[in-house]
Amino acid sequence: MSEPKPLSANEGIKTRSNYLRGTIAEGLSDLSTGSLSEDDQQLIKFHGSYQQDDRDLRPDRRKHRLEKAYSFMLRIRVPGGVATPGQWLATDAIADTYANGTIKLTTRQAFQLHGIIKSNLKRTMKAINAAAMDTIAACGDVNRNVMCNPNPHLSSVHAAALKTAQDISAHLTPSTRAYHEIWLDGEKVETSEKEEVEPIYGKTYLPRKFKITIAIPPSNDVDVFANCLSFIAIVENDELVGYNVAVGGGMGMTHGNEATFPRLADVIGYCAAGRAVDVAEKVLMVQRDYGDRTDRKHSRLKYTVNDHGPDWFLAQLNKYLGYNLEPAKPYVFTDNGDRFGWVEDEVGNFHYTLFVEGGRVLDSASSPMRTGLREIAKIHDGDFRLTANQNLIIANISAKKRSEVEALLEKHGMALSHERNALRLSSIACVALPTCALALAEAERYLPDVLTELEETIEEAGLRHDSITIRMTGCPNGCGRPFISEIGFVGRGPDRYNLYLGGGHAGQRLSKLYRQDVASSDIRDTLAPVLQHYAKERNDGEHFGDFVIRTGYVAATLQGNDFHHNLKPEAVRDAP
Ligand code: SRM
Ligand code: SF4
Repeated sequence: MSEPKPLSANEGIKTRSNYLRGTIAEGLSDLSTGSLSEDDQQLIKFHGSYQQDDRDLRPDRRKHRLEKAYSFMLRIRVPGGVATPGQWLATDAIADTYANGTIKLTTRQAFQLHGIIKSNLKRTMKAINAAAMDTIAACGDVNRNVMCNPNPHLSSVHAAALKTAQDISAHLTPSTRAYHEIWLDGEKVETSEKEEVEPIYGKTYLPRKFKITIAIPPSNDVDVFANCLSFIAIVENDELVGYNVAVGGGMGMTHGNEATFPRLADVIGYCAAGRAVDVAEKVLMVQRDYGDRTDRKHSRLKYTVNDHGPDWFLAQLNKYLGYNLEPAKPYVFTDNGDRFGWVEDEVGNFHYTLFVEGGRVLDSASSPMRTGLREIAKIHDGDFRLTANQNLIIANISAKKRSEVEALLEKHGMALSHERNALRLSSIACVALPTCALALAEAERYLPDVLTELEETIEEAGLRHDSITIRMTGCPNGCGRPFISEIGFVGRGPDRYNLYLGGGHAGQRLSKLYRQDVASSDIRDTLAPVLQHYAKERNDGEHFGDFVIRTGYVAATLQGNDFHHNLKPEAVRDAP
């Protein structure tokens, strides 16, 4: 019999950590370095933070024999993406006081702050807590920020889905007191082996990160098929009666390693709305017990489902639940984008969806967006909704406040944000350089230039109003979900990208590699002819992702196992 494979190093770190404490508290008070110990760098993720360094400054620091310019990223959880004006103002103030003066709206409806130095980390955590927000479990091998379709004009159905998202989020938040002890000076609680500190997770938490989302068809703006677990709302007579349950989606892969691949979630059944929290808990527990803890490149739920099959997973889940999921109900998704501009809801409130390029809220010469949003937050009587496409809905504006909000949008150069061309409005870029340690190429700082280069082609081809999803990430981890967009650029190295085409317009199909190692200087010439061909020869209502498959640019990728295959030259055509 072969020896069992050893557990990955992170399993030991979690086991020894005393429920996520490690030596973080001691490390914070060591001011001889801006860094934490290696084990604590892993543990601090569970507290919502990553140690990073400014990669732009590396050569200079090296030259002067200085330690890297270490700082920390903090991810603030925003369950369902809903934040109050007070929370917006607090985040905005913290960005100035402790971080780099910008707020990043993430692809999972959270806030990220970058550039916080170690000596300010605890103060920042306290300020976040004072605004009734937290960062616990925003990262790490636990359930992350729970996403939910943020369209408030769907009113009662949306409110019910949001409540489910918030309930799941609260239920799956780790119970350890470590977060309160370390960051909020909470009283120290002695733990013993016998104590059930983490009744859901146990001492070693999950094999890997875990992601949940809720969508309300026909909008798939939270990309359900890219998540470990998704709930697809089923509405009957204007009431949310239950959810289809989908498991096993994910994006991350490694260039050159075919054992890693993006995967679409499988819809395995249906549950009544009141059972969603229980289903979420039990799906998480199946993954806790069966996920691969030996190899972190094979430890996501998508591989558990892929290896054993969706039927096996459903059988396990039913066992854990003590009842069976019902058969899935019909549903249709039409797209995974945001709806921009103004909309009025059935109770007479207004909502404005603002395009935030790359999700980065900052003041620039053309648009002092951060100042403008601060001024709006001061007078806003509704809330803010972060979208999974990195945009922002100024939501639930009362009729009497609309003109004031409009004037502030106008004054700060934001009023026409929704009139950019539809390709730009349908774009996502991950953070990448300079903060992301894993970036192989630029993304957030570069995609806007690519879109500018393509503007002329888009205008000339008459595609200004055609929404085509385009996403760029600095590496194949897929934080901007590029493998389910119609056009995806994935960093290979400095100034080089793999170009993927053919993802489903509603996020229902994976994309396929079209060109490898495209130099940034060749991007426009590679893509423009395909866009022009689409403009000329598309069928009525045909989406770009479907067109490139019908006309033979790439083969359709219906599931992760096909992602690296079917790349034969004859399957890949050039533009005419
Ligand atoms: Fe991500 C790691 C940023 C959404 C897949 N992601 C990272 C790190 C923390 C880099 C690191 O490990 O050192 C990045 C921090 C960059 C920085 O400087 O801020 C990072 N991920 C982001 C964000 C901020 C991208 C953005 O521009 O919005 C998103 C934060 C979401 C949030 O609020 O929680 C973000 N990451 C995603 C998504 C999209 C999603 O969840 O819908 C994915 C793909 C879905 C999935 O999980 O499969 C994603 N991130 C990854 C992976 C690959 C995981 C895998 O299974 O292989 C990594 C690397 C890892 O975990 O080893 C990663
Ligand atoms: Fe960093 Fe890669 Fe994620 Fe982009 S996709 S933020 S480069 S880990």
